[in-house]
Amino acid sequence: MFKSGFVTIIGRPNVGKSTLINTIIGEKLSIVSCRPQTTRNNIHAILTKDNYQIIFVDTPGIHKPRHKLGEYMVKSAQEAKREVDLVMFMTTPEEEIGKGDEMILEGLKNSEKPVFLVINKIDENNPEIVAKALEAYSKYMDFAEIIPISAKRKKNINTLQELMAKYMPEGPKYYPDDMITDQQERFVISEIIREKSLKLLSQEVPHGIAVEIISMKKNQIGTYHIDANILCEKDTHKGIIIGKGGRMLKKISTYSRQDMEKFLDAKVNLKIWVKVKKEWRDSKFMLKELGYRE
Ligand SMILES: Nc1nc2c(ncn2[C@@H]2O[C@H](COP(=O)(O)OP(=O)(O)OP(=O)(O)O)[C@@H](O)[C@H]2O)c(=O)[nH]1
Ligand SMILES: [Mg+2]
Repeated sequence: MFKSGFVTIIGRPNVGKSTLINTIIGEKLSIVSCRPQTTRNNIHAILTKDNYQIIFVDTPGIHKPRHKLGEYMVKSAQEAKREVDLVMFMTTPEEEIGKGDEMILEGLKNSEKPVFLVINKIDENNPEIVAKALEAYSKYMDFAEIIPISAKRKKNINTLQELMAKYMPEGPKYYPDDMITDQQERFVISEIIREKSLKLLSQEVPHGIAVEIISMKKNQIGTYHIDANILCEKDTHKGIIIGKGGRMLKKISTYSRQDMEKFLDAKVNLKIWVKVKKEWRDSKFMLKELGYRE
């Protein structure tokens, strides 16, 4: 019997949802950074084994939105819950349940779908705190399964995978064996630039960044020519992104190109410009333009 289904990961920002997806798939599909609110869209990743296929939906961290982009992000995450066969609620070891988690759990309490409790980052927390967290959270509601893991250090990932497979219904192979995402190439390319920006830039700049792919063409010998804009919210931010003598932009560009070449398996010629679009995160029009649409 072949099993298949959809699984989503829901949780606060920065708990490691995207890291887990990448660990399971074995490739960097969903961008990861040490900053909260990294993921902005629901990202699909496909895992195919001999006897099952799971389609994962990585979601933006649930938080109190402060602009329209935030509202879009939280809505995306909330919607994912409804369309799946299994929900993984991810958190980190805390002795007490915080306000953010309480709000998310409230929305999961009466879920018709099974909900797993996944406690991540056990590698950087002592076992006592992990045990306390397991106790506190499992008291809060009835979870179908409870699994402490480390997405980064790959601890308990196989166990988690086997448990997920157990809960999948009988179903077809939705996607071919070698397909790991249904994300458009352009989207992945723009996310690579956003990830490098998040990594390299400091302070408040990265949160106000969006990436727009202006053109993407492949020439006869297979080289990609990619033109992109980095949008930011202030002139001062533009200066920081470009850096002294253009050094920061060069760095972002070089690291992005390296990842793109790996992803596209081809040579890439990349040009990036920086543009200021004031308050784009609150502009319905701009959000739509940038693909943050319902
Ligand atoms: N020590 C440790 N760090 C981890 C682990 N998993 C993820 N991280 C780190 O936690 C940070 C956030 O990881 P992400 O995967 O981007 O978190 P996320 O939940 O997707 O965050 P948002 O997209 O902002 O909601 C990164 O710096 C990761 O390297 C883990 O198992 N152990
Ligand atoms: Mg994420």
